[in-house]
Amino acid sequence: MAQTVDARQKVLAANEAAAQELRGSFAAAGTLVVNLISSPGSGKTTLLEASTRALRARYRLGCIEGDIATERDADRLRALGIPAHQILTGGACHLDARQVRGALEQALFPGLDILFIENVGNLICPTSYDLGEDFKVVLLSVTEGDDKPFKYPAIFARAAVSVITKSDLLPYTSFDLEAVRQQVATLNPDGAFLVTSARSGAGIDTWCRLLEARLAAKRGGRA
Ligand SMILES: Nc1nc2c(ncn2[C@@H]2O[C@H](COP(=O)(O)OP(=O)(O)O)[C@@H](O)[C@H]2O)c(=O)[nH]1
Ligand SMILES: [Mg+2]
Repeated sequence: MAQTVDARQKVLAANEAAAQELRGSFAAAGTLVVNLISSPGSGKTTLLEASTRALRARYRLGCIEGDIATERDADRLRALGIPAHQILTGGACHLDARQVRGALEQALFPGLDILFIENVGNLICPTSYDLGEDFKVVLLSVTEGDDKPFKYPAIFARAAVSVITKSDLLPYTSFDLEAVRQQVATLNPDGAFLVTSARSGAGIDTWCRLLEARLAAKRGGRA
């Protein structure tokens, strides 16, 4: 058991070193980096599609996609005219910083304003791996149940932004939005809490304004 803990600490320490290198190069480039985490099917790629449509005329966007198999998500973003690179983890349940560094070496992402990283779908493993991002975003769709923040507290505590997705489906579920808001506020009093629907467009403006404000803040108000 002690050996297992030791090995995990070594892996995380190596990851942290690579993440800090990435953070330095993203800072030098003035690129805002957003690490999106959720269960499979919560709507990460769909939110990125909506964000791309809203922001692509004014900002240089790019995307790194993490999945166990297939290029489907990268293809969805490429279809909207932005560069996207798919990392296939071949079974691993999260992305790590060295994979992101490898993707940046291969992919052509010149002078991006915003780099989105869509992590492998689950609420557990990606939580511990720093990818050099500015902040993590956790998504929770209204069809997943309103008990999830307290069941997966680490990611809701760590993500700077919690995004409720598929709000257009609220009338058809028993999802208690206020209960979720309370759980997230308890776990993460300083975090932002957004309610969105990529289907109806609700909350997408607020999400895009948040990204723009964080980019401007990163660039010291010069963006
Ligand atoms: N009704 C509704 N469906 C959505 C919304 N966003 C995504 N979906 C659907 O949810 C499914 C999974 O979405 P996807 O973006 O691929 O999820 P991901 O696995 O987290 O990337 C797809 O069938 C989407 O069309 C939404 O705002 N409303
Ligand atoms: Mg996806």
